[in-house]
Amino acid sequence: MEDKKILVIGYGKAGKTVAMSMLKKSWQVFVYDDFLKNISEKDLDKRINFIYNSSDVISQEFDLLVKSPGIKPTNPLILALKKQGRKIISDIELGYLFKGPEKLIGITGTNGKTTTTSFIEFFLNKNNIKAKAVGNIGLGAVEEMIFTKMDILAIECSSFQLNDIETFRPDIALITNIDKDHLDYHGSEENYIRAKLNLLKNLGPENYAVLNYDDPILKNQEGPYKKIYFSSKNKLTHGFYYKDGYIIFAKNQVEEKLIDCKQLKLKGIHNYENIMAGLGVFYSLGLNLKDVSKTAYEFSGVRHRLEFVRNFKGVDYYNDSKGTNTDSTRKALASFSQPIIILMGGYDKGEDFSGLLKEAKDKIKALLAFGQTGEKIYETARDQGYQNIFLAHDLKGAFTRAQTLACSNDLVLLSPACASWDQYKSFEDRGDEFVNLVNSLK
Ligand code: UMA
Repeated sequence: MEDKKILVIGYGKAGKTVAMSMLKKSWQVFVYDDFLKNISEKDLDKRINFIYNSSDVISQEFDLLVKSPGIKPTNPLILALKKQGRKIISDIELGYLFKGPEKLIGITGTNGKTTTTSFIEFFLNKNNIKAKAVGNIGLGAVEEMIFTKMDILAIECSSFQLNDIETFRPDIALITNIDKDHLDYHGSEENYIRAKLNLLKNLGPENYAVLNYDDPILKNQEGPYKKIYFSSKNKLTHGFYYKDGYIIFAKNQVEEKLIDCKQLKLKGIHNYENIMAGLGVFYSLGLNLKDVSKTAYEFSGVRHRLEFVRNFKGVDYYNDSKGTNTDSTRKALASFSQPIIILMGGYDKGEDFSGLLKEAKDKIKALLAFGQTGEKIYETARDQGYQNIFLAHDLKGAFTRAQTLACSNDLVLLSPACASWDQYKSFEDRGDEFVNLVNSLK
């Protein structure tokens, strides 16, 4: 393989894993990144050929070209390569081309995919099945896909990654829901939906698709695969559904109450949907669902996802920094009944906030808008007749203002409805700052 050449475009988390894995496979590895000059010398592995000029990429031949998920399809280099007729794949497609014997569970959806992926990993490990969560959840997928010692990989797949797959076929595909997101990246809602549905496109009769019955797009998907549905709104005759505080499994006219939701640490209907989505996967794996509740009751969720930080002077503080679109913020708001002081704003993906703000008006006691979308959110709220709205430059400013408004029994919630990239490297950095601000209250 020494003469085989791979080009890795983008040298972040995903790109580094691709580069290291292909070095292990004795390929010649070339890396291009628009910001290579900013990457510190110690991170530049000597075995890699770094290319600093995009014109040097265009003039060379490669056997495979892999794009990091965050690089937009409209990036000038990507457009130039496509114009030359080159095939560009995503990291999960590459991992699939070289994958080992492990089973793959592919998980996507606009919301809930991280919680569901974590729940699947947690449950399988608790039940002595070697499993690991990788992918969009924060751990480049490729190394594990090629060299893993796991029995199962739960791969959280973003629309960015699914946009550039060709043969990637998980044994079980799970889609939690499809709502509008990442319009700036995909260019249109249709393109975004198509990317998400790519997860199903290669499934065969031996594969399962676990789908949300309440989502009109997902309910109507047809293919050669076996389907298992979950629903929080409809009683199903075959599948998992939520009713009156319980998760119920129905099959062959027999119904079984599997989980008493009051005993779950995760709160909110959207979280019960995430649990049901996980159950759909365990069913597809042929696992016995009898004792499933025991493990589900132990699962306490994911950092930055409706994470309870602290109660200070009677005020609850929650960090939902991973709420990066209006739908996840809508779900966060629906999880609480206390008066909410919400901190919203961040990178502008072109989303429209009017629907969310209209629905949430009764729940929101005060709104603190910040970041690149701050003004847009502020003006949308003002047009909707909100009284308590404030504009801050950044999270710290919004948080300081929130302190002057919060009274006992209120809830201060960071659920930005926006990505973090205007002021932070990641939603984790943003969430960490919020947690530090909360913990420094004296
Ligand atoms: N870069 C360029 N040109 C550009 C943009 C970026 O050269 O136009 C370079 C940057 O200089 C940087 C690298 O590309 O060196 C970054 O690549 P990336 O943006 O793909 O980020 P990674 O660090 O590789 O992280 C990616 C995912 N990031 C995105 O999809 C934006 C991470 O998902 C994922 O956890 C990681 O791979 C491991 O698989 C994060 C995310 O925000 C959590 N995902 C979006 C979401 O959940 O909404 C989809």
